[in-house]
Formats: sequence, C-alpha cells, structure tokens
Amino acid sequence: MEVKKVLSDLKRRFPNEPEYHQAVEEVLMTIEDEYNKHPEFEKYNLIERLCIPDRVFTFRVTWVDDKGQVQTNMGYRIQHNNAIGPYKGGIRFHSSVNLSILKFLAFEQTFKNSLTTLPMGGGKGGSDFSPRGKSDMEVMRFCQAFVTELWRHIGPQTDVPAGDIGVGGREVGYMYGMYKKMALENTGTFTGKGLEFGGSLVRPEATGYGNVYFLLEMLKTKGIDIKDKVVAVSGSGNVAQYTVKKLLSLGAKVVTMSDSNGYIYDPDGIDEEKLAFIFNLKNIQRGRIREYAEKYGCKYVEGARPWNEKCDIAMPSATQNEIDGDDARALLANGCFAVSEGANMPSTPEAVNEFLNAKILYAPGKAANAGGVSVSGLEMTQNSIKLSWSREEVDQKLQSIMKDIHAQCTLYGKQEDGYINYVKGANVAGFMKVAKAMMAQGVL
Ligand code: NDP
Ligand code: 2IT
Repeated sequence: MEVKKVLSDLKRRFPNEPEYHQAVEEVLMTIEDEYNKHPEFEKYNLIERLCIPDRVFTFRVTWVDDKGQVQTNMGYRIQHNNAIGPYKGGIRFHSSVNLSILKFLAFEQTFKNSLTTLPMGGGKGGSDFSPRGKSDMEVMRFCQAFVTELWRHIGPQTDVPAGDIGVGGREVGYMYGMYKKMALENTGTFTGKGLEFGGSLVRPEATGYGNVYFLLEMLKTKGIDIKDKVVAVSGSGNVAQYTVKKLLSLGAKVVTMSDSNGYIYDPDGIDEEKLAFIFNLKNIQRGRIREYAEKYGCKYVEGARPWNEKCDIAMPSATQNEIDGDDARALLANGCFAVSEGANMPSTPEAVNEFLNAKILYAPGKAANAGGVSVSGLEMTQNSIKLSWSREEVDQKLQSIMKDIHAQCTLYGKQEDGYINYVKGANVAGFMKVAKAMMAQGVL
C-alpha cells in the first residue's frame, strides 16, 4: 500500500469530505508497516474495501413544528463494515451533521468496535436536525419521522443504532418506539434504551466511566495516582458528565467544563453538589454552561475552549477537532502529561503530533471512549438472552474490557524506548482483527 496514492484516490472520488479524509489518513499512516507485512492483504485490495463504506443511506425527513410549519432535514445511515458483527454505532443530531462527519465516525467506529472484543461491525447515522430549543413534542415528531425512513435498514442482526451528540435516552426512546411499531418486533434494535424496556444498567455512564478506567490504566504504567490531579474536561453532555462523576469519586479535581458557547473555569473544583447542578441544567432544564458560572461565581469564557487553563490531565469530551495545534502546545506548556479522549477525533492531526512528540500519555478516542459502545454490546447480549445483569456485573465487564483494550494498544504500540504509542497500538490492533475477518470471508 502506498498511503499517498490511496489518499489521493479517495479525495478524488469523495471530494469535500475533510473529516473523512482526516480519519482515514490517521489510520493508514499508522497501519502502513503492519499492512505491508501481509502481501495477501494487498492482493485482496483490503484497504479500499475497508475505507469505503459498504453502503450509505440518505433520506429526507419531513416533520411539523409546534407552529404548524412543515420542516425538512436530511437523514443518513452509514453501514461501514460488518466483517465481525452487525453494523453498530450511534446516531448524531446536530446542525453540523453531513456525510463527511458521519463517514469519519463510521470509519472510526469500525476499529473501535473491533477493539472492544465484542462481535460488532461499524456504522453511524444522524441528521442535521438540532434538538436545541425544540419542544419535547417536536423532538418526538422528528424522531418518529426519522425512523419511518430508517427502520427498513436496521434490525437486531443487521444494524443496531444508539445515541451520540444530541441523542440521549429521550431520543432513543422515541426512535425505538416508532421502530417497534414499523418493524413489528421487539428484540432491542437500539441500545441506550430505558431500563424499563430492555436498556442496560451503566449504559448512560459507560463512555465517561470507561474513559476514566482507560486513563487509570495509562497512569498505572507510570505509577501515577489520580488523586488530587487537576483535570480539564470539555463538553457538558453525557460523556463529560459521567467522566466528571467518576473522576470526583476517585479524588481528582475537575476545573473546567464547556458547551458550544464557551467554558467555565472553577479553580475550587467541581464538587458533587455542583455536578448535580450540571446534570439538572443540561439534562432537564436544557440550559447553558454559562449559568454554572453565574450560580457559583466563577470564570466563564465565551466563545473559547478550556485548553489554556493549567491542568495535569485533559479529557476532551465535546466534539471533533476541538484541540488544535496551539491548544496542544498550550496544554503541554502548562504541564499537562495525559490526554484521554472521550470525544471522537477531538484532536487535529497537528495536536496529535504534538502529544506524540512530547511523549505524554495520549489515548485516542477509538480506544479511550470505547466503553460506551462496549456496554451497548452488553445491552445487545442481555436483550438476546432476555435477562438483565446487575450494575456491578456490567461495571465489572466494562472495566475488564477497558483493560483489555489497553493491553491490545500496548501490544502493538510499545516502542523500543518503552513509550506506548496508543494511536498506533489502537489502529493496528483494531485493523488486524477486521482484516483477518475480511480475508476469511472472501472478496465481498
Ligand atoms: P451530548 O450531546 O450529550 O453532549 C455534547 C456536548 O458537547 C455538549 O456539551 C455540547 O454543547 C458540546 N458540543 C457539541 N458540539 C459542539 C461543537 N461543535 N463545539 C463545541 N461544543 C460542542 O453528546 P455526548 O456527550 O454523547 O458526545 C460527546 C462526544 O463523545 C462526541 O464526540 C461523541 O461522538 C463522543 N462519544 C459519545 C458516546 C456516547 O455513548 N454518547 C460514545 C463514544 C463517543 P451544546 O450543549 O452547546 O450543544
Ligand atoms: O461513538 C460511539 O461509540 C457512540 N456514540 C456509541 C455507539 C453505540 O453504539 O453505543
């Protein structure tokens, strides 16, 4: 494989998809050596078959708002690769959603799911619909309209969606309800469902908790204790909230959180009571992070990201490309020694290079945030056997999966000088399993 050529072909065939190109380039650069050790891969043109999604569905979603006006949005589902199991991955509702973003997410998901040790392929879907400022009824009508198109492409053994940005328990509930009505089956073709109808304990917590479990594994390699470490978290949604919750229980000090308007800096640290305020603010009131600063009298910076604040550890948990080269240099200059990604591809290629060159502990999203989809996999298992496991049992399984992912990254990412390149480790480990499964199943 010649990475340059593969990439230029991809850019020619799929122009104007920068996030997709970025995700593919990062993976190809790191798997090139391993790939070229296997001439049989090249013979079967594995690389193109792995980069280009199996299929992409695009559809119009029409719904009626509270004023009686007819609205249209775009809907998408990318079925990227099902070599190791049914397509699996979240649904994103955000005004920025387009094909490029969903293709990057579905591509990443394929490697992430491979790392989880569970039998799941990769997929992603979404819409440029924004739930922000919409009433419950509007969100419900939109979800129902979205699923009247999506339902025929998904199923418990083919493609199992879940949540992502803008899609939480409320949206999954509405989508699953409509799916069930259309498909006349009730075996759990969505994960992140409510506990009353097939959801798994610990699924809401799983991405954030999993990221902290992964961070603990990284810190262990250096003999560093998490207690009293200062952590900068971005975002204030599902992933950020449970990241902070787990960090607090371990005695770390979290000083920042953010949303798309700005960030708060609380030098005293966010405690349990302040975190409860954020859960209520974001999940019930659906308010802005600025209101935290107003309530607790701390600093709020409009239109900025938290990476200039001094911290030991950074856990980006909002969105893609939220740490650029300058942010990475600011973090390093302030003494940050670990970055563990809750979001998908939050660091630009320049930022990733800064972290790797500085040889800090740096975990890419596809390893560090795999806890969410892992517990989704466990939800699928519980649905299949028609049982539900206890909180302890699911949490135990999540912890052991995160340890296993860390071990896989170490296996393929440890360099001669002992530094663990988790980017390379995660990409090669994720790739090898999918590649072997594809080879065994013939040219498809
Ligand atoms: P939520 O919608 O619950 O929260 C998203 C948070 O990020 C909000 O605080 C939101 O602010 C902020 N945000 C969203 N878009 C932007 C943007 N363009 N610029 C700045 N801030 C932004 O989503 P999740 O917590 O579920 O997802 C966060 C990240 O984690 C995403 O990258 C997602 O792909 C990833 N992820 C999620 C998993 C899950 O299980 N949910 C699993 C693995 C990864 P605002 O309120 O202003 O919109
Ligand atoms: O990016 C992700 O891994 C998710 N949004 C969760 C996917 C899932 O199927 O649980």
